Amino acid sequence: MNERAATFEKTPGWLDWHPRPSKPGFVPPPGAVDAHCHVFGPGAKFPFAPERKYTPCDASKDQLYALRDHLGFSRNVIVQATCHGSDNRALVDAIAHSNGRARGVASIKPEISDDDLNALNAAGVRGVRFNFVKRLVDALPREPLMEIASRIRPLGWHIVIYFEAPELPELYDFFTSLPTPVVVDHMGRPDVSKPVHGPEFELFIKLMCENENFWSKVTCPERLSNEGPPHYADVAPFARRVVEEFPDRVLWGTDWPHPNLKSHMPDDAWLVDFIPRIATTPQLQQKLLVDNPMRLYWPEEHKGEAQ
Ligand code: 0GY
Repeated sequence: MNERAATFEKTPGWLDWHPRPSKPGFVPPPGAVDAHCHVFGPGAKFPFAPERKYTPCDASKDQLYALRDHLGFSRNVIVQATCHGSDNRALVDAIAHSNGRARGVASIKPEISDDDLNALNAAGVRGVRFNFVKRLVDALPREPLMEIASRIRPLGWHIVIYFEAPELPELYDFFTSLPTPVVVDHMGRPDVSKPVHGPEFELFIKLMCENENFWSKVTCPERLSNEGPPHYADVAPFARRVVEEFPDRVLWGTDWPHPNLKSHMPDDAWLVDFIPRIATTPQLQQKLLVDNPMRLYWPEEHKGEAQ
């Protein structure tokens, strides 16, 4: 790259990732996958996108893989963050240096060429992300998203959707018209001060119930909780319900390096120790952390579920 090294100033108040997370008490099963995490830059090598809504701290692939090993995980699914726009170079570079232990979810534009799409596939990308969170991206028209959906479908990719619970009624029909597997980030960001069997979360449960192509990440207690760390007790009933009702369609991830947190930065061990509170048996933990993400991201290695 012959661009001049860019320097980036973090968004004021930006919380950096925890420098020395402790060792979790929970030991993940062999082969566990952190299925939602990001890399940020480093900005000097992989500049942040001009259209971004925030400028993060750097969070490199080496730092991500050190965390993976420290927490007892084997693999990562790296999700393109909005601060990199549709420039997937940092993501592709991270996958390329993972020894086959990372796959990716990219952001693309409908005008991407077949060659570039095939190159992302060869690099280990297995999905695209559609982001509907208004503070993160400008509103996305539906037609180009549908066009992307039909371009990626022949590759066997899926679509990751990110939205907040109040937006679901309006987006519901569009989501159910998507022609691929669909993975919902962070359970559709429920308001956990509302009842777990109340109308807002029931709509999300209905989406999952009536559409077998839908999966959910039971992620981000640190983002959703009002009670806060280290137990995030108010989020647990929501995540536990999703794990128990849809044990074969749930994924878990750290969300490292935790973009846009305002209240606190978690010790990542707290997030790992949240797992046995939402997946309460070894069988559920095996599905959540190994079988499900392997089926979606490494199907060629997936040997079928241990029952
Ligand atoms: C997340 C959440 C957030 C940010 C992004 O792409 C992003 O910028 O994903 C957020 O601010 O809620 O999934 O990590």
